[in-house]
Amino acid sequence: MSCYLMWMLPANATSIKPSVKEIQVSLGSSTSELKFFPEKIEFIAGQKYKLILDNPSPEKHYFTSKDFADASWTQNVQAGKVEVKGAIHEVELKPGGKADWVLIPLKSGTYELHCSIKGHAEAGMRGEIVVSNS
Ligand SMILES: [Cu+2]
Repeated sequence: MSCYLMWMLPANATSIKPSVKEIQVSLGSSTSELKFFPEKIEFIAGQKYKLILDNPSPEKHYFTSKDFADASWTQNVQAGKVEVKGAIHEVELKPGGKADWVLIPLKSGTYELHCSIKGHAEAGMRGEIVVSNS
């Protein structure tokens, strides 16, 4: 019975997206620019992603996008030997730090992204996350 059902699924069924797409975002730069690279991050709802965050700058930064986090399912965040599960609203990255955030955006929309360190968003450390349906 189960084999029969599998045969019935079209090869291009849009609900089946087993592969994990990787997106790399840098928080700041080695020359201390207060920006996200890239500033606009695009996702497709229902697709699983590994959001690879790194901080090449000499100071601490945050990847903060509460509304995007609320509209997504987080599998985990991995940083070094630490794995964090459950609701994630922001990720702190120390100088030279890296973190992998595995998630599935669930709701389409445009979400603001910023660094929550005092003065950084005002100086330009803002971005936009766009989740579309296809
Ligand atoms: Cu910052």
